[in-house]
Amino acid sequence: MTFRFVEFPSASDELRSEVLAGLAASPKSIPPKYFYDEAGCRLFEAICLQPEYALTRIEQALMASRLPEIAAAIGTIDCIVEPGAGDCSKVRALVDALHPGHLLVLDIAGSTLAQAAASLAGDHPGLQVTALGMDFIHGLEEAQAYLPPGRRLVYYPGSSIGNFSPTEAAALLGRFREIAGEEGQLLIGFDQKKDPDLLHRAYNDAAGVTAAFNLNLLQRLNRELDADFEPARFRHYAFYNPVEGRIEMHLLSLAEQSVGVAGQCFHFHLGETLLTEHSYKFRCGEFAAIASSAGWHLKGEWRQDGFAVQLFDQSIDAVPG
Ligand code: AVI
Repeated sequence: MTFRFVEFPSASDELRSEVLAGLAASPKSIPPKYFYDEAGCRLFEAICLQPEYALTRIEQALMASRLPEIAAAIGTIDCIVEPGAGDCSKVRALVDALHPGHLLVLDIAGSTLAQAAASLAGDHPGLQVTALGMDFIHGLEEAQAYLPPGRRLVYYPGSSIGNFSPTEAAALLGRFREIAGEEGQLLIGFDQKKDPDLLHRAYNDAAGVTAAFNLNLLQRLNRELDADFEPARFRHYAFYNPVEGRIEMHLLSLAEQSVGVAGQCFHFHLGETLLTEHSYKFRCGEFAAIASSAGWHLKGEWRQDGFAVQLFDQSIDAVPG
């Protein structure tokens, strides 16, 4: 087996500076990528098993039933690149269907990624696996040095693109084009707009796992930034905003309170919220237009039960005449 793991430094400096900046802003916010410490990764896996959060199961079912068609549409490739690969569970089936020579996986949660990528490499002799422990949102350019030549497919499943605003998503998809290269393709999964009640339940599961995932962020800051949040004085608060087409996830302060974080003091008013995540939902045409503004050309689309997977390449439409 060929496996290498490279951990990029700077993650803890970025956590400190981004959290302090987010808490000083009005309204207060913290980027959702900071959910994923070890406990957060475990809680996210548990969310995906909740009956109300069907997104992951539907995507898995779609990929399982339509994989032969999807693989035929993609054709021969040399490398799969998966930003935000997490436990690498989604890319396995694609590796088995497409038989690339290389797999490059990236994730801010370096230790979860390293273990999962090593195990995937162990199961696929002959596949060269490179795992980069990095914040790909800021450090994608650094991944260029690890890209093998040839036809590359960027795979971005799980509706992770929904955690970016449409403007940010277009910018990220543009950077995926640079990673994919001229002959590159993009296979991306996203949650579609649907009945707000279904969405509301998906982010407010009865077992309280999503609430625990949201509140774990405060425990992480207590551990890693010497903060003194009392999680019991905050409430998980998630709702669908139909005007913006997104779930908004907040931590709502249940009291007037001051909290110390990395030596600085922040005041929360009673009822004030700390925004922790946006999760945008898209109509298919809406998403294709965002990708097209980043230079991608829609090549295929598969839908199931409110979830969609789109395949893009960079071919330029023939100029008429
Ligand atoms: C990772 N991301 C696509 C999930 C979502 O649905 O936005 C994260 C999540 N947050 C709460 N539940 C799941």
